[in-house]
Amino acid sequence: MLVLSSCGKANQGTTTGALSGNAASKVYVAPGQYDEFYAFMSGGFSGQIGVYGLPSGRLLKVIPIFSVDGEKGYGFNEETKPLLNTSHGFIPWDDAHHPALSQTNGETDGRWIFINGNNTPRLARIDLSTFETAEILEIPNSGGNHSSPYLTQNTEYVVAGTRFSVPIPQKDVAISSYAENFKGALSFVKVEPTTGHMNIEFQVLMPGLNFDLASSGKGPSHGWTFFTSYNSEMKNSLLEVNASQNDKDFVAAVNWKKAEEYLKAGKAKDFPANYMHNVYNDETHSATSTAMKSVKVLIPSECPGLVYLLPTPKSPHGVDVDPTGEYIVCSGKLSADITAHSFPKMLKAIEDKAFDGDISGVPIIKFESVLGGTVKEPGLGPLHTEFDGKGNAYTSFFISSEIVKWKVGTWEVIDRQPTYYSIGHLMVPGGNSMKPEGKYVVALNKITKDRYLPTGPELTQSAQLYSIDGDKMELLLDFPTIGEPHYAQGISAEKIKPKSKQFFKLSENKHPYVTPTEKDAKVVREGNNVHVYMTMIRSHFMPDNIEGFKVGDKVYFHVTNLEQDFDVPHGFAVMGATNAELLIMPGQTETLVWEPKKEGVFPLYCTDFCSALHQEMQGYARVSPAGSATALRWWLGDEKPVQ
Ligand code: RUQ
Ligand code: CUA
Repeated sequence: MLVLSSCGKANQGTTTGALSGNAASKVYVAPGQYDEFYAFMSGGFSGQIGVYGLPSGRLLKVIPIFSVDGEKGYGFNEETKPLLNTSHGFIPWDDAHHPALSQTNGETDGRWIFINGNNTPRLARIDLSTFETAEILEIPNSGGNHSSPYLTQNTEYVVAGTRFSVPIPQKDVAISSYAENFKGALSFVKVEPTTGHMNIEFQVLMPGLNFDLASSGKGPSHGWTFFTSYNSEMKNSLLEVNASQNDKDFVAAVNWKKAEEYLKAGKAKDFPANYMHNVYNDETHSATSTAMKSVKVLIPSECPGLVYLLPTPKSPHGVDVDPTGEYIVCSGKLSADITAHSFPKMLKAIEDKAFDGDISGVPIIKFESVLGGTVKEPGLGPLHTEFDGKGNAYTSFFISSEIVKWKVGTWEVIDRQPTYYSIGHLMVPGGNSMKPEGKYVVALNKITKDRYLPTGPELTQSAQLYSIDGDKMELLLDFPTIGEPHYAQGISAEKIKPKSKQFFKLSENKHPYVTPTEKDAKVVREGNNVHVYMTMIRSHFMPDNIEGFKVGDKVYFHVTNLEQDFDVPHGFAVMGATNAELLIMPGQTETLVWEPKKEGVFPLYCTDFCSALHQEMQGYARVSPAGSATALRWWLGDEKPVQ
């Protein structure tokens, strides 16, 4: 008590608060014990997801998605490079905001997690048996894939709404022609139920708003997806002023079941579009890229009943449907109140045609006809809301830097707790599903300041864990995260742990360059390309000595890890390679390309400490001058060199 309360000046008050409830014991996970929850935190501008255990806050893995990762060779080895292909070329970076766990019957099922790439619009799917990126789909006709993925209750669709409206199709026009030329596409990406493969089923071509966030209906509202938008002023400069003029902006409510009817009826138009679809295959251990050429587009003015606009005060950010599916909670950043729309009232208003005009043929529903309730003056700068499954909602407030707990239906504020500092998103495990596991809420904060030891100008990102078991929230833990965490997802460990893959079966390895046994190891020259079929097992490579490479060659090391046991990856690195190591899981094959620039004899070695003789897991590659007569030879041990 004495030691802890004496640390830090600025946070003294809060530290005492955390201590008072014996917080430490509530987050203590004893050595060798497991956490109760997995938490998947977006890595923001790192393009990754950080996987943490809760309640301990321990970092378990960083999953590279829209990034390269030298630790794992992701984006550096030949097998994963295609995942990062786009119509703009190879893009090994993006800004990843909102992870979304797959759901079945409105409940998280632990199969996949999806996340958006914001900058060069993309959607990724991560397989939760391997915790690796399995698929990346580029989204055409989009300019900033922010309102995404926000999937439907059986993962029928992941959605991708554009943040920036852009000319569709893209063309060279004056920016001042915004009002006439710029449009906002809302994409519905179908997910194949067994493989998870994604495919753009249709896009809805909306007027030039900025679509910010989304939430799909559940239970009674299943079949609808709600997108917040700002900039109903449709301005294109100094938005901080110009897009804050109107008292209300809009939530776009899209009836995707209706859209399916229009698709069937042939109402969609084929728009030319260039985008990449990249899929990783666990049998070939390789990704492939396919160039896609068109999308189906629905035009709201030609499809009555497809989409409605719900007036929403004022510059709304997050939109979150409560677990009953009845309320659509909107956080107007500049509004004094939290506005909840009522789904049943919305249906009634549509039936009664309680409209207030339209924008480009999209009817605007009268505000009073759709309003379900307001939380009066709960705080400043509301951003996002999560639910606990006990009828309570938790809203993050950026400006007043707090989480406010309130009751859905009575709209009364029950509790508030400060966050350190300026919370963005917040997350309750399952808190966006029909079955929240409402034990904790995690605050994902934007500003760190004095919460950790300083590390130069750049500080770690800051998350905080609160218990929401009781009536009052209780701060339990601060823990650092990577990148800038936006949204996060949490799930009971038991929904993932039993399905976690331990190794890949060698007998099922269909990599075109697999070397299934040491006897199959070989080196093959095809002109300037040299293919090395290499194996690795504790604690040697086969072959470990190779001669006959020449300056100007392109050498492909196709390395197969022959181990068939849990937790025995091997690494592979060669001196002077301009990419990264390979980190190869048991039963897997990966390829490192090496273009030796100078003659000499260069070491290669295993980078992952794999056995007592890990350090001996090494070899040499001899490089001769271009055009020299050095023969291609390779061997292991005292064996006669193979030729
Ligand atoms: S958005 S706060 Cu992508 Cu709220 Cu991050
Ligand atoms: Cu293999 Cu170290």
